[in-house]
Amino acid sequence: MEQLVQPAQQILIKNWKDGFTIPTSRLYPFQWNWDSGFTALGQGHFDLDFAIRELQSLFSAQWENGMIPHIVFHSENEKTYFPNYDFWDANVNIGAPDKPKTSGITQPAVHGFVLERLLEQFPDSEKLVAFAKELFPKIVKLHRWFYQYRDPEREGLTFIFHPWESGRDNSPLWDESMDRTVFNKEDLPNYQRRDTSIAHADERPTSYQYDRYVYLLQLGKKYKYDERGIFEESPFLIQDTLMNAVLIKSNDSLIQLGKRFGFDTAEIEEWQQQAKPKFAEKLWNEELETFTVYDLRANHAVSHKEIGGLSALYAEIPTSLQALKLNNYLQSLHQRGYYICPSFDVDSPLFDSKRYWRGPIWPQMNWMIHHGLKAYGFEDTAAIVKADLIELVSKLGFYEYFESQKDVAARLETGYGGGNFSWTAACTLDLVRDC
Ligand code: 9WN
Repeated sequence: MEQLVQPAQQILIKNWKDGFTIPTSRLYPFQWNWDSGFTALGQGHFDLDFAIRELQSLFSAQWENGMIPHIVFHSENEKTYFPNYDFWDANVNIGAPDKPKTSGITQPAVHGFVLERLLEQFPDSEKLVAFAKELFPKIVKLHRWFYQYRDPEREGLTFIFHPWESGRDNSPLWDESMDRTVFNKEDLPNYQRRDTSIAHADERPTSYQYDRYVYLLQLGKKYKYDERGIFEESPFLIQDTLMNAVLIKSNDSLIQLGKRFGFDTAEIEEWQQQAKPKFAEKLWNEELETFTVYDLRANHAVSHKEIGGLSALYAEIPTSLQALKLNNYLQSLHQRGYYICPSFDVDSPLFDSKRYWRGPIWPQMNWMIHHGLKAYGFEDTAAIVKADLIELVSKLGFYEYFESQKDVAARLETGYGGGNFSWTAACTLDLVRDC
């Protein structure tokens, strides 16, 4: 394992663009929201200053309403990514910063738990403590935005209106909503994808899906990225497991940090008292024995087993019986010759072990689930989740995501998607160092 430390650090140093880190060159040449959080965890192990600056530059893009955008376009000259800042045109919203340019949607709110973990690792760093006190209110402002703007019915569960917000872009979870997203092709602006000229097309979302990503982006823009109109009109309106579990986990972290710093945490505790039981009650799917996302537009649960349901472990949402069922599910996949945790139900006809969020293994998900399993005392499964990622990285390199079928992976020489990937390096580094 130790032999992975050096190359992981080198990747993070190479992807560092003097103030922020790109996920990988060419394919993703800007700063991504939740990528940055995981990246900071890795940076902390060799240069805490990098980690602090990483989070500082992400939060320099915070909107006036509190939102942290999913992409921060620190460089306006980089042309290898679509949609670029000009296509998003986020400044139609008066609260979006003029500089740096940003996208108009968000991603999972990992920052609270990232900050707590950094402080656990470096409790004596005065610089980190000072920074944490400065970042704390900004993270609270982000969470307040989620609960004010993304939970109009005040249920305690926030919605997303674009698959990119979930971080799991082309998961089969969204297929029904994508099919519901109908429009005249002539109404869609001309655009040119860049991703498929860099990564293999069969590892990426289809053009059917991209058309709908662009349609939903246009819908956001039409409403100046203001939630009210979007909530009324969007055909894609989901209460997502991963989005809400991550927010709940970060709420917990903020409460712990707030207590340590002597800050008032009453508002956060109020969110948490509503959010945690609501998640447990509304999103648990007894038939599938996992948590499932809820489609607010169709008013029903989306009945698929997938990785977001497992992320509830990290937020310590499941009862011990529910956690046992999730653990048994992972153990059975392990027995059947899969690396764990595949991003989608391997028994579904929609499973595709190669295509992005429809089946492969994603490093940052393994990181969260490893820690979730440990919190419930499932040490054996936690160790497998860690060992599987280490094995994949060792054999196939620091890729964006990986083949989940062991027999297929045995015949491969590389992982999938972008190479020299920041969150893969960072999560590996953190797992290796966390002995
Ligand atoms: C769109 C950067 C991001 C991740 C997402 C992942 C992928 C982008 C894309 O890459 O999404 O945001 O263009 O495919 O799905 O989780 O944050 O690594």
